[in-house]
Amino acid sequence: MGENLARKIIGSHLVGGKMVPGEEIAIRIDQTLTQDATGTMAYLQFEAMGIPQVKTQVSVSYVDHNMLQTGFENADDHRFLQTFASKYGIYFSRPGNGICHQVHLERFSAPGMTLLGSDSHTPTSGGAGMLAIGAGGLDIAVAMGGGAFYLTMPKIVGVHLKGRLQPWVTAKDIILEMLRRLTVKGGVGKIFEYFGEGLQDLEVPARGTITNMGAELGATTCIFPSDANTRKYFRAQGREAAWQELQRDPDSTYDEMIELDLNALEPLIAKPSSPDNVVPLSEVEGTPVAQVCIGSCTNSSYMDLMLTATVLRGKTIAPEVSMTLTPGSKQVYTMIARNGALTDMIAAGARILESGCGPCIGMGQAPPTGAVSLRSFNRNFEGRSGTPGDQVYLCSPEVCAASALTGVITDPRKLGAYPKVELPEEYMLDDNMLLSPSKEPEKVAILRGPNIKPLPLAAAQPNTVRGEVLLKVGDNITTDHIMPAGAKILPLRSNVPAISEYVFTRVDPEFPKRAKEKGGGFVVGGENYGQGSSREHAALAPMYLGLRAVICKSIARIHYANLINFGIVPLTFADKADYDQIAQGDVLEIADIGGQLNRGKRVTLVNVTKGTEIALEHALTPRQVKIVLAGGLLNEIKQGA
Ligand code: MIC
Ligand code: SF4
Repeated sequence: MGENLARKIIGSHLVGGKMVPGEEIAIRIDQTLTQDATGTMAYLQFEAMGIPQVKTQVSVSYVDHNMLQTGFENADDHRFLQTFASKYGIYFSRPGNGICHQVHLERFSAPGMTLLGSDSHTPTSGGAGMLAIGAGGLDIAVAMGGGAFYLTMPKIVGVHLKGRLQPWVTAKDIILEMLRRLTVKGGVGKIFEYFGEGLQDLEVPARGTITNMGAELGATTCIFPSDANTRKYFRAQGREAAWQELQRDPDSTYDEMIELDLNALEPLIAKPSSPDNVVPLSEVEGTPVAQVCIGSCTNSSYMDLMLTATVLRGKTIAPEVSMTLTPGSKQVYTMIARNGALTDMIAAGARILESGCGPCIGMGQAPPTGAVSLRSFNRNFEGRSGTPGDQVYLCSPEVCAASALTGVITDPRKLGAYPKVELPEEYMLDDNMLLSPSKEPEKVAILRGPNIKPLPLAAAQPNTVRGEVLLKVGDNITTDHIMPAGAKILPLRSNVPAISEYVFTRVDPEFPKRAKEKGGGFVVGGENYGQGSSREHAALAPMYLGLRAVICKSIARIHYANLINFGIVPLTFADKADYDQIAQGDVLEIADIGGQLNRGKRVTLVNVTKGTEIALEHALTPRQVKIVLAGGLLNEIKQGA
């Protein structure tokens, strides 16, 4: 029997394990990407491995998150990243060149290849037929050194797109519909592979919007076939040589199937404060809006911005609305500048930001208190915008643009005929902000400013792990709760001692102090703990504060891997009801943790305070058991060396 596309690519890169859903496999990685907020750590880790040059076909270091230079920290990091890339054989995408996922799709994506990125939205390049997966920085460092990437073989879900999208209904609505149906944990352990007649209307950038937000589903990744539309995109990017046709075999099957009737789809919107809080736009139409932001790695393509310009042309945004625009890349920026679309948007009153993550990660543009902010982005977790108790809604650029004009949430279908934007025949090509690595690496000196602190390592697990429950939290805790970002905290990403002062402070400002006073301990959580971003600081900084294990109902994929990489044992309740048997402040003990982890899947926990025993489970492979017992992957690599 034939294979589906995802299995074909996994199969051609398989270096360990069997392609049975739920089993651990290892795959070869062709390309890596990092961004600055996760990159400095990834490169410090790579450096610690002592490998002179990266072994991947292509590795790219982007600067797009920490662009607000309010102090020396970010500028220091940029210089470190630039010199590091030059020395170790990595392309460097300079600040201003654009958001990593947008630029990677434009300039490096390649059908059939594997890409591992230290950012959860790495699946964007799946829009061009790549198997693109987000992971923690340490996994990227290992891949750059030529090591395999270990993951649980996902189930492959076929998403059949039937019919055609109606005017003003977009790729964003497709992914919002997926989130409405499946929720933020519906994609865990799955790859979504899109197929069907609906594909013909979806150009590669629109496909990128859909695969990008696969991260919000918790999916391992998402992928589209490489077809005539993909070829058109590669030709327009001057990269037809990198294109190849890639389809599933006609007789292939999927582990699960989803059908989506595009004819029936209408504009949707995610209400605060979760990307799966999706309702038909009609439910919130007329709500007053104070801020509209178009951009982020989800919707900042040339086509998105041209559509926005067409809607705004000759008009003025509503007096109550502050509108920002962020072109996803320098390519997009220069094209809209040359053809006058930028002028139309400036004239209409939009505030134009530099190409980068910007407001998406709380780097500026925090909305006013209690007011609605409408964004074409992918995440609206509470407080992420920088305003406590924020009211962030997620929707298509079409809805954003229409609402910016009226000042209330508006159905764009009321604007009349849909000004459909075609894919350009030729994108403007100039890679002058993408620096190639040095030809004389031995002569390159790495510049490190005072913001770059050495990487802390954990101690090996003691035989008996004992400590207090430092914090007990509920379901769907995001890595934004564990390790907040934003203009104040993000610049500390290269300085673990400093950034650890902010761990869990959104949930409980006393957490870091308590963790240090108690000499570490446990965190207890509900379902889908650690969803969202790939930031390994959400494991690294708690590790620094002495966290030894997390005990949850379930744990999100990337965070789970990051916990292991930094020596924190991820455990789940055998019976979820036992969540209620532990209170914050209880003293817990796991005796002979090494023996227990090695013997089987069960781990017995003693609640010393209550005098009870609780059955826990772990899903660690023997390889992962070794890593957590050693106190993390770097320790384990050093021991093995
Ligand atoms: C995000 O969108 O939360 C980020 C910032 O891009 C993160 C990475 C990070 O925290 O550095 C992500 O999605 O992985
Ligand atoms: Fe940047 Fe936002 Fe995309 Fe993360 S989700 S990579 S912060 S634009």
